[in-house]
Amino acid sequence: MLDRFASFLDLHTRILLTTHENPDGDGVGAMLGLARYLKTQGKDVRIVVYPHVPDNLAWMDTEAWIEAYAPEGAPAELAAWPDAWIMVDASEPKRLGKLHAAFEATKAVRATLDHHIKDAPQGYDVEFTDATATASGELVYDLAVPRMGLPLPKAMADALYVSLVSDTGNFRHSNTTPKVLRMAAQLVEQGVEPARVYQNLYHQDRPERYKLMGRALEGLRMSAGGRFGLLAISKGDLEGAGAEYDDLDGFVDLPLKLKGVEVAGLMYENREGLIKVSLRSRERVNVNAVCRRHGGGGHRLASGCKVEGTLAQAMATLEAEVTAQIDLDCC
Ligand SMILES: [Mn+2]
Repeated sequence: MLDRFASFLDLHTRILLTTHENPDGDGVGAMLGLARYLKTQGKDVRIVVYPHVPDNLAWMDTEAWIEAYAPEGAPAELAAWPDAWIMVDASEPKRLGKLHAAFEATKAVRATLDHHIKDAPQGYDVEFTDATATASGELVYDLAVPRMGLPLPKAMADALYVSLVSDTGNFRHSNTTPKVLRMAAQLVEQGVEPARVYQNLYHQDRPERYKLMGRALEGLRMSAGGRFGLLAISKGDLEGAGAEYDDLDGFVDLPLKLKGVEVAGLMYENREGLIKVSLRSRERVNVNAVCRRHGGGGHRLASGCKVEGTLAQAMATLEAEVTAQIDLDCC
């Protein structure tokens, strides 16, 4: 697959990299790593995100390559620029958020580099997917190391390390393979400082985040006989705490620490007035099956989707569906 991807990249000169809306550490890390590789190949590269890179990831963009997308006037310019547009760490064009319109309009070849489970390819031209990879950054690593040699530039090593850390939850999740740990070891040998990366990523909280967390935990809902723990956050909760959407990062993992919980969930009213749902499974329950019913996706143990209606309606629906899935997979 990566030989095919390398040949694809060779054929193009102006390459645009984007990732899903509300970029995460894997998406940003993989794009920065891939951009570095492409620049060594003499390519023109742009990275565009929507709405912006979260504060705790901004340090990775050492050369200010990443542009925040302003949908108000830029779609035509952006659509016209590339001859190849690669969605990184995203399997569905609609996950691009406001970048979707430009993606639809472009005459560029539209490709995806990803590790998410997906149905038959839809909405793009070429697919480079490996659902066995732990992170999109792993694919970039496997592409770049044989072709660039070691050592990788420090900023690139940091970016790929962040990819691995982000998608394994700091090497805690079941996708922490021997290969991931070997890659991490090699990146550390090349100068990545795990403690510094950890501090940069996770010791950047704002007090507003804890105010919001307090509200969320106060409202913790247990169902399915204590096997499903759900946090629900309204716009009023966000405003009352003075918090931003970025402050919600990692909330979904909190109920998963409860003894006996098989599935943890987070839901909140998003910017568009839809209910955004994130689900995490301890080990046995396939939460991807639940999210796909609502047009979402992800992995077996970590998935997301958006549903219409009120927060109360969405809670009732999800509690029923997750309970059924737990009964199906666990007992
Ligand atoms: Mn990923």
